[in-house]
Amino acid sequence: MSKPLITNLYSREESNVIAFGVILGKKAAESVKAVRDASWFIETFDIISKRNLLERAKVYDIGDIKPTSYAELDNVTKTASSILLEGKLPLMLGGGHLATYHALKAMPKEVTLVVFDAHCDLRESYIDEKIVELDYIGEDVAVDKRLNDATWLRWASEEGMFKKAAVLGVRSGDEEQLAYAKKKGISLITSEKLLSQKGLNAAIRILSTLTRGKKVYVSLDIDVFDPSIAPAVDHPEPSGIGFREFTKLVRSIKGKIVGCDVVCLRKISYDEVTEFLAARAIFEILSRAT
Ligand SMILES: [Mn+2]
Repeated sequence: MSKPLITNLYSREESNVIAFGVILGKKAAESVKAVRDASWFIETFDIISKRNLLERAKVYDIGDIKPTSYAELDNVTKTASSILLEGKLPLMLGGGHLATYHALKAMPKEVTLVVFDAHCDLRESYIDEKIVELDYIGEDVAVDKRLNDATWLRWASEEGMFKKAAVLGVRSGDEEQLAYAKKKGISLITSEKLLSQKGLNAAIRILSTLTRGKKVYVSLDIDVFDPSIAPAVDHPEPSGIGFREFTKLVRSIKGKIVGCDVVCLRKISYDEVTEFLAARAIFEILSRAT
């Protein structure tokens, strides 16, 4: 690890947030590094709300987990569990969204899941060439058709890994996934809705109610943002939300955030807009979580 996430001023003992990367996918190492590097160049003071977003967040970065087999993804669960045991907040940097499934395994079963994502990720099984690249572990490891980036939320649901869930900013899915979400009571709130003031206000109310008094896990897939402001993602989808909608939604989360992640950034060499956005989004989540 070259630079840790955010100027690391705290020891593990002093910290209340422990960050770690999960190197899952062909470009994951450079993508996670890009977010860490960008985090050094962003003002932590928010001039709009006139407060330091990292006022209470004491971050310690333990570096990366580099699984070389599917079995080793268990290290994600173990790492998140040990951070929780220390009474601290795990903050995971991905890598593919499959890592979230493994982090979620460490969370209390009654957790409420808040996912920002352009995609439903509720398929029962699915694989395409991109997922093969994104969930790439090694030459000799075939990518799992059942449990991967496109299906992780389905299996987290099937395995009872959360009590309630909302996916915000969604704009890609099919009838089968919509029916599944309805059956399971998973709220899908489209980006179309969030882009109108009325729809955003309604979503803020839904999110506040859903999370009040609850333990909350927040997962941010960077592709929730419009590709014009976040081009370096695995699967760009048109008509995404802006940063303004995101901050309003994060700030409306009630309850206690017990875990969080920022995933699915895929570094492109000529662009650094996306990693700056991702780092700033992490500051927003931490300001709400600590
Ligand atoms: Mn996605």
